[in-house]
Amino acid sequence: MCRAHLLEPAAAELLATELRQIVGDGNVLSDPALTASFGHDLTGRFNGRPALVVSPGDTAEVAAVVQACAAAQAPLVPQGGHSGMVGGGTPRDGEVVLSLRRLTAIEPVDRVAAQVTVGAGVTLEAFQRFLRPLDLEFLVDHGGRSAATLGGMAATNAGGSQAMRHGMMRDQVAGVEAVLADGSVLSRLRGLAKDNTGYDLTGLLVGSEGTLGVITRLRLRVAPLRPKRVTILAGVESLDGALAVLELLQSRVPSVQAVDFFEQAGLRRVREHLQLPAPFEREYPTYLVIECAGRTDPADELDGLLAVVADAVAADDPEGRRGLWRYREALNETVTSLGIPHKLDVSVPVASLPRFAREVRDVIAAVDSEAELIFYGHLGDGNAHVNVVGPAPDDLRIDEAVLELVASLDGSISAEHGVGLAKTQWLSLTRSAPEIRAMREIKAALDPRGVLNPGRLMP
Ligand code: 2HG
Ligand code: ZN
Repeated sequence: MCRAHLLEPAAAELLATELRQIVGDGNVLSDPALTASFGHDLTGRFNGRPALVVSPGDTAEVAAVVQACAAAQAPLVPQGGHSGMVGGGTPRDGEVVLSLRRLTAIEPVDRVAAQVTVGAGVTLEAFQRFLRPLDLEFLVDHGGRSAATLGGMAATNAGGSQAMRHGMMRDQVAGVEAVLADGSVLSRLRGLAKDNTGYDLTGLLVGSEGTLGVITRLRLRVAPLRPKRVTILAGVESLDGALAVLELLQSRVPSVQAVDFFEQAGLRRVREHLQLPAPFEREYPTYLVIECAGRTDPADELDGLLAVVADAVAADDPEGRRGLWRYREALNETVTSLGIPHKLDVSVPVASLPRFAREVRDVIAAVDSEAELIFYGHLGDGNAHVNVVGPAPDDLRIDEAVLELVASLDGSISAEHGVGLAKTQWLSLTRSAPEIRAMREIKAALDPRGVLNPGRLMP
């Protein structure tokens, strides 16, 4: 069987002509000066020169584009806000980028079902802005909200800080519409709360990283806005101490929805990068950002918390809360400002996080004693973001050692960013041979020619 392969310039020109007939002249880019930004990712690690960038305006156009690319055996890379961290949406040289950013429709809210149908290209921030005046909210949130699209977040099953309470994207997607590799459209947007008729195709497409279909529209759950919010930045003496705080919050504070952590080394870098003041008079080894949200003021539930943390500041106004989150959410951009990082988004059982934090230092130092570790993440999910700066980007010894440690602690080599191009070679560390075989068979059944996001997710 013929499989997708990189396009020669002449074939790319022919395909471009065909695609222009589908989406209009201005929506197919081939000039490298215009396509470049679609090829460089935020981390600086993944760079490709796409043959073409095509931006359809609706599902029918996406279907026609997929069909044309399949006929030309052109590898197609679906791309949303291009804010991913594992190269899943970044083209390699000669691949075709299918940008979903023009799919920005938001349909009227179905109030009785508490669901909304949105286009894949709506950004998380635009969706949040749409919902707020309606007294509603979406329960997945993360620092990349201004760029990340809802379609991309579904394709990668994004998590974020509130996942400990509300789950990841898969929990908030009631249905999807997607174009399959043969150009057919699979549509499950009815939003039936109960529909027990076989395989969960929505759940399969969510988190499939563009390898099984191109998500064009989504049916999302929404919840009543909880307008009363308190954010607390706390200093604690260790990650073990942080777990004691988490245990208290989990057992006594129903309104808690996020417990993130970072360390003094990361705080120092963020403060240097953004010229921010120190949050406390003294330094702490570990910091927590705790967020509670409710219809009524969650402050009463937090009585007793201050007794178990060494130091804390709280804010309940939007600007004050944003200011406290800034110390945590700016870590990502701060790390990137230091060089091309090794970014390892991993999870371990929550109770094993302190042990992982200790051992990961040794593992990294054994490979490169000069490497700088910036360690942070989502405590409530056992999700650590191991960021390492110093070692050359193509020196993967640190990545390998960290991921092997994760596997030895019964963790996952990807918690919330996905596998993309970055981690395919290590998938078997935390997915069994029968699991990988089943995934391969699903991929072969749905995309026999390997047109959709080839080389991502599976080795
Ligand atoms: C976060 O939690 C994002 O800030 C990015 O998932 C994580 O910078 C990272 O590695
Ligand atoms: Zn994260």
